Amino acid sequence: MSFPFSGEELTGRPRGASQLTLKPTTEIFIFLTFSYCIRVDAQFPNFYFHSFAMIRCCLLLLVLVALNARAQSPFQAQVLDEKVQIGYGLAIGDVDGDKKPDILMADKKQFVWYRNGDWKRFILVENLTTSDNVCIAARDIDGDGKVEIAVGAQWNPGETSDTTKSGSVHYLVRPGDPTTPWLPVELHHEPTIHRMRWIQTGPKQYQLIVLPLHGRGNKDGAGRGVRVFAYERPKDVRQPWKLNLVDSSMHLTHNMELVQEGNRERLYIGGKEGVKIFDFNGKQWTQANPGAYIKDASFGEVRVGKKGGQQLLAGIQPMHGTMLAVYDASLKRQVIAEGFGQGHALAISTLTDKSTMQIVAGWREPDADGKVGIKLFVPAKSYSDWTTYWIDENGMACEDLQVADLNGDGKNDIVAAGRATHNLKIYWNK
Ligand SMILES: [Ca+2]
Ligand SMILES: [Ca+2]
Ligand SMILES: [Ca+2]
Repeated sequence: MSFPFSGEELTGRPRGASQLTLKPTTEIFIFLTFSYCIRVDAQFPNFYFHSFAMIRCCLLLLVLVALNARAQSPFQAQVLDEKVQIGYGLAIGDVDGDKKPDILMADKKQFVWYRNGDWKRFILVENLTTSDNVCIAARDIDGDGKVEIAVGAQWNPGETSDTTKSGSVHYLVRPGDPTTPWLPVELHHEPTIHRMRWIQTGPKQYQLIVLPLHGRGNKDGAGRGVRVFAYERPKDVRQPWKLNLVDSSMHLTHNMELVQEGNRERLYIGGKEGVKIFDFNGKQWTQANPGAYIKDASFGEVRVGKKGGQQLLAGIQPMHGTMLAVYDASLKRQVIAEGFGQGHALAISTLTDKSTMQIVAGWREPDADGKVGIKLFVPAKSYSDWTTYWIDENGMACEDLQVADLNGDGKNDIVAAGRATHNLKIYWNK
């Protein structure tokens, strides 16, 4: 394994910089080395012996410094914003068309983007509804190299019936200068809109998947199923958008994943019933499996990775849960971490080892040790054993995270937004 860490879990500094302190064993070793050096010096004041002992000690220290350098995390945190109110949702995409991916964020009252390079913050739209914003989708769906943006707001999960008080979906019309405010166009919405993504449904074809958290009139995650719609953008975005019903059988549908297959993507939805998979056949959405694809646990977050013929599905279980579970292609479940305080962010990607897929997970409430943060889970080649590393130890009450190569160096970086910590950080993969 080419992972540049030592074998044990590493210690990060409280503000989340991924620089690491010396391990206690290393500190004790250095102390003993110096003690030995002083003792030798006292017993053998002979100059040549003294010099010989000093050279040996210096060499020993060099080895220790080298070993400690090996233990440096390859991730270096950069704080982009320390005034984030909640940081509900993140998206990555090129907003201004300079071919560099920018960061988009749904914050409490504003939808904003941070320009790659100077990381200057621009407001897309603000005070869209009376309640909080909650989600944002950004993807270039017409091939001009610039993202199309949709947003969800009026976040009011306690109101599952009244559409005037709960949920909103808007498409944002791009202005001539993308650093100036964008024009919102209101679209149909269900109550409790919570997540949205542009999904590829064919060559150059995309739909906007909009995922509410609850079905209409639901209480305690029970009642009518969640109505998941896929929106087709018309030429004139102010004209009615065609709505395709994807599914109405699930509850507590907290998140979704898009999985590339040829020139289209499959939709994985995670919720109370587990994970279900949906496909668009050119005319309508159909469910791939009878029942659920995974039904042994309920999901809060779901992510799928594919590499070298292998597929890995990861989930935070249950919603706002404490567990990170991984499923292989045969759906064998393996819990690789427990004890998160409201696990809320997840990614599968190749970050530190090109030969495997690694998992990044973040949680937003203090865990058993009183810490929030982000951890990296690195598998052995067989994916049977996992080693855990801190990306951010107690400096990120993680609400959402995304993985993308933000500086084009071929290494994937991590972006995360924190609720209680009010921050937005890039963790550069060095
Ligand atoms: Ca850009
Ligand atoms: Ca575009
Ligand atoms: Ca990079």
